[in-house]
Formats: sequence, structure tokens, C-alpha cells
Amino acid sequence: MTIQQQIEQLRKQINEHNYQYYVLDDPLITDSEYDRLFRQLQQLEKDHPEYLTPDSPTQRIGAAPLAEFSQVTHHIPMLSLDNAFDDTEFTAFYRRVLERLNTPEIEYACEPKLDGLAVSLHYEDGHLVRAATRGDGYIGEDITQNVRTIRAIPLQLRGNDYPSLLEIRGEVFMPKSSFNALNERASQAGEKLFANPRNAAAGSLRQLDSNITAERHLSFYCYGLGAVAWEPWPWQTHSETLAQLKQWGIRVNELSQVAKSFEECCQYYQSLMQQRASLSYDIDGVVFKVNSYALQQTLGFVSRAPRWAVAYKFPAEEEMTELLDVDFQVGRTGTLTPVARLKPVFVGGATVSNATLHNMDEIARKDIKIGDTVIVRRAGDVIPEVVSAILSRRPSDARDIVLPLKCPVCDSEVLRVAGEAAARCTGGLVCSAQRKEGIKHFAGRKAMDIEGLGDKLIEQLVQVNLLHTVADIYQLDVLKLASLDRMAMKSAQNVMDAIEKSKSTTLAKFIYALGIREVGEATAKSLAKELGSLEAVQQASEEALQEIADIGPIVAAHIHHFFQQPHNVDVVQALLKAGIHWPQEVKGEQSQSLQGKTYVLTGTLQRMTREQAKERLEAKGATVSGSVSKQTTAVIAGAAAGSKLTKAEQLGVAILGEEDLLKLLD
Ligand code: 5U1
Repeated sequence: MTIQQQIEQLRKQINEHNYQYYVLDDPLITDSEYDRLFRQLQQLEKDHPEYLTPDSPTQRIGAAPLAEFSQVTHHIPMLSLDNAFDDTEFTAFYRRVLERLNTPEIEYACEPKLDGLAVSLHYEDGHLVRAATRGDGYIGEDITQNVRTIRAIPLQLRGNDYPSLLEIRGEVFMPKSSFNALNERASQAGEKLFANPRNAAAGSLRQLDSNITAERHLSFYCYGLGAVAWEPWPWQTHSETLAQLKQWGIRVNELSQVAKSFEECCQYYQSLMQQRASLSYDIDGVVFKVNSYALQQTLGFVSRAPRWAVAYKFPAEEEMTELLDVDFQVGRTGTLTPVARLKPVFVGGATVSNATLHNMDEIARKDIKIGDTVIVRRAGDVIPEVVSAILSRRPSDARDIVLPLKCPVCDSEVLRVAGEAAARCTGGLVCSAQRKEGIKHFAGRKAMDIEGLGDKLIEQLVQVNLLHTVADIYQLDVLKLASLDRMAMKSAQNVMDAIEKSKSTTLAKFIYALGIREVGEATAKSLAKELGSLEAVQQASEEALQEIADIGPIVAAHIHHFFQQPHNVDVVQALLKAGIHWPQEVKGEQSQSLQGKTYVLTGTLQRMTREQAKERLEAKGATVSGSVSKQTTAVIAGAAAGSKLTKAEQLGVAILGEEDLLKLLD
């Protein structure tokens, strides 16, 4: 084979793998194999520059920075979309369309509404020749150099049966993982953070230096067409067009679907709202488009938006409100968390009047003061947080947020350890807040699992001095419980039964329940498995603890310190005396209970890294694979799980959450 043929073959292979990865979401090779092919091509092109072409997959970056963006006219204007903000508005849209068309039902193409930036891509004879922003819909900016760096956008179309001019329209966006990595880098460099992936995507697309855009890892989904050279266009519906564009290598959102009734549209909306938090990119609603082009034409446009489409928005996850005051909440380990007291605001589908400010470093970094107008975010099940302050609205009497010198609950000294973001109350068990939180943790589902001993009851019991330490739980009796407000004999007996039941546990759950700093469920399990007994854990030196997987010097120091404290030793003794017991752990033993099963891990797990989960599944005999197929036993999906989760749904593969994973590993 000649050098030129080798180069051409490599380009073809790389383009094919891009297609498998981005469009079909079904990579055939590992990242390292892909990189190897890529480097091979780079080397050949370096040695033989005479064969370099602008279409080569290696030629996505490297253009000289621009002085300014030039203007591009959209010959077919880039329209905007009408919004429906609630059920009533969407129903009104749906009815209007049926009435205008005088039909009982029609078909809709449904797609996620990405929170990104609309772009137009011009392909001439299959080559990407120009990319432009939407601008005002009529004139945009030429961002070709930047768009060429986006790997999800092909530089060349697949096949050869495409129109000589094909204008693709779609959304450029920043995946959540790229956004987090970008802000992590900015934070480490002491630079200003981006407020959300949309702003970050906008900032990245409008870089005059495309090398910067390339580092930002943007992505793309197509949602329609602009100008095309074929007249008439051979496909009758939007969904057929998307299927064809996919064949040409254009990335179409895998969640796109056709709905045949109002109910199906509503189901699609609800289903996407549920998946929203676990997607790997931000969406802010669903776009419904009349599927038939003929019907779209009948409906036409009103001002700059089509009558045949609507963006049915999800409840906003960010809203503005006023920061009225800041309180400090004391946690189980004494950490003082600043909590914003807000003018109540409806956000993410609920009214929010409190939101976390995380810690004093975050407050300083975000420059937030009492009296500020702030942006509050409530996304999915995540605790509402104050994202930023709107400095232009800062009142002249805005006040600094000051860390108290004394614990607001027990008046003990508050300390900030150098190098740690958190400030802590030094009161330990003297502090009723720490005691309450420690007892709540102990009784919690993942710890001793005492059903009925909930937060409110624990607060009451600490208040009336019936609980000082967790060991006191086992000194309660029905009469003491029944003496409390709103506690009937029957409920008191139920709680007593649950307390009795909790005495039979596992060593791992017991260690976790003790609430040692930085010892989560996974670490507690490793301790139990590796050391085999409570005595061994209590007596282990810091060095011995560090021998255990995932335990570093800090965690080892916390564990060692915990068991050096006489009051902790007393509590542990009292608990054992009360009759808490567990089956003997067999040190280091691992059953092969998952032999023959294949799992795929996706998204972010809270209690362990994916690597740790992989190791532990494999230790039980399971195979952990990188891609989903019909042979997959189950997909284990953490937060922000994306295409693998979707694929599992499409193939009908079982989907497990992190709780299920812990059960499998237990
Ligand atoms: N998914 C999707 N987003 N989006 C945005 N489809 C879609 N269509 C649009 C826009 C502005 O406009 C066409 C309906 C004209």
C-alpha cells in the first residue's frame, strides 16, 4: 500500500469510529486504540505533508487566532421557538394546531430542548465549509474554525448520496462533565467560574483562538435543516429527515421520538423530566414539532416562530431572590454550614426558602453578602444552593457574612483548620446539635436502620435529655417513649420493636453507624472485610489502616483518633453490652456470587468511584464492560448517566441504582 493509501485508510477508519461513537453511540474500539490510530495518522501526515487535507480528522485545531468574527447571512432565517411554560399553555398550543388543521389527532416529533447555542453548519459536496451562530436569526457570526474543533461534528459527510448543499441546524452544548472539568481547572487557577454549561458553551464558541475552544470539549446535536440543494426534499416528515441525517453521519439526539397523541406527548415530557438530572447534558424542556412537512406548511409562521412547533419548558432550576440572612447549621462532625435564609421563591418545582452556601471559602469566592439579590438553583434531588450574587443589584447596606466565633448551638469555640474549607464547633458531644446529627446518622437506614426513630423524634428525645449518646437508644422503654408529645403506646411499641431488631446487624453497618469522620459505607465495608473484627479495627495503627484499599493518611488518622477517645470507647462498650451483635466476618473472603454476570457502570457514583465499583464487582466474579449490549446483565447508573443509560432502556436491559450496587456488593 502506498503512503497516500495508508493515510486515506486511516482517515476512513477514524471517521468510521467517530461515527460509531458519536452518532450510533456504540464504540467498537477502546479510547486507547482510537488514540493509537490517531497518532499513527498524525505521524504519517507529519512525515508526508504533501498529503495533508483540511478534511483530515487531525485538522480540527491549529488555525491562527482571528482578529474578529466575520458576518454570515442566513438565507433561510434561523427561527426562534414559542414557549409553553405550563400544562395550560401546552394544551392551548395542542388545541390550536388541531383546530387550524381541522383534524382529531396528528403526529409530533419530540426532542429534548438542549440548553446550548443554535448553530448553522454548511456542507458543500459533503465538506463542512462554514459554521455560523444564530445571531439575530438573519445575520450570525462565522465560527467555522471553532466548530471544526467539535468532534461530534463531522468534517465530511458519510456516503456519497447527499445534496451538494446541505445546511444542518442544531445545538452546540457543553456536556456536564466538560463543564465540571473546566470549572475545576478555573478554580485551581484562581479564575472566575462559569455559572452554568450554557454560559460556558457560549464563551467557548466565541473564542477568537480556536485552540481554546478545542480545550473546552463541546458537543452537538442536530435538530433540523436550513437550505438544501434538493428540490423537492424526498422525505415527508421531520423524523424521517433526522433518520436520513444520521445515515450521513450527523449526530441526532437518541431520545428523539414520535408521539401520536396528546397523552403520548405528555408521557414523553414527563419521562424526560425524570431523566433530566441523569442526562450527561443540560436540557430545559421538550420541543414538539408537527411531524409532517405538508402540515407544517399549512400552519406556517407567526412573526419569527413557526406555528407548528413549541418548546414546552421544564420548571426553571434557577431563579432570583433576596438573601435575607445567613444562619450556621452544625452537622454531625461539628461542621458549620452557612445556610441562606431566602425570600421564598418557586424554583425547580418547589418553593425554596433555605439554600446552602457550602462554606466560607465559597462565600468569599462568590462574593455574596446579606441583602444581595442572588441566584438560587434547585436541580433534581440536589439540596438547593446559592449559585451567585447579582452584583449590579447590590444595595448600599449589604452586610458581610461573618463566621461566628462561638457555636450557635453550644457556645463552644469555632475553629478553622488551616487547609480545610470547613469551620468546626469544638464542643463534640457537649454540643446538642452534633449529638442530634450523630444519633440521626446512627439510626439511619444505611446504618442501624431503626425504623420509626426519625429526625423529629430524635430531636425531641435529645431535647428532653432522654438521649445523650447513641448508646442511650438501647436504654429507652415504652413508657419513656409514650411520655413524649404525640406518641401513642402503639407507636412507642413499634419504635421499641425496631430498636430491638436493630441489635442484629453487620460489622460494616455498625462501623458506619459510629459516624467516624470520612468513613462512609464503602470504607466501613472495607474495614470490616479486611480486618474482620471490631477489636482489630479499634487496635489498628494508622499505618495498618493505610494498608486497606481506599484508606489514605487522613482517613486512617480519623479512624485511629476516634478509637483513642475514652468517651467513644465507652459508647462502643455500652452498645455491645446492650446486645448489638453481628455475624463473624471471614477476613478477606470474597464469594464469587456474581460469576457469569456482566455489568456496565455509567454516571457518577456518590459513595465510590467507578473504578472502585469495578474492582469490587470483579472481586465477586462479575465482568465489568464499557458498552451496553443485549448480553449486559444490568447497567448501574449514577448521577448524570447519559447515553449508556438510554441504550439500556432501548435494549430493555435492567437498570440499577447505587443502592442496588451496594446490595450486590454486600
Ligand atoms: N430540539 C430542538 N431545539 N430546537 C430549537 N429543536 C429545535 N427547533 C428549533 C429551535 C430554535 O427551531 C425550529 C423549530 C425552527
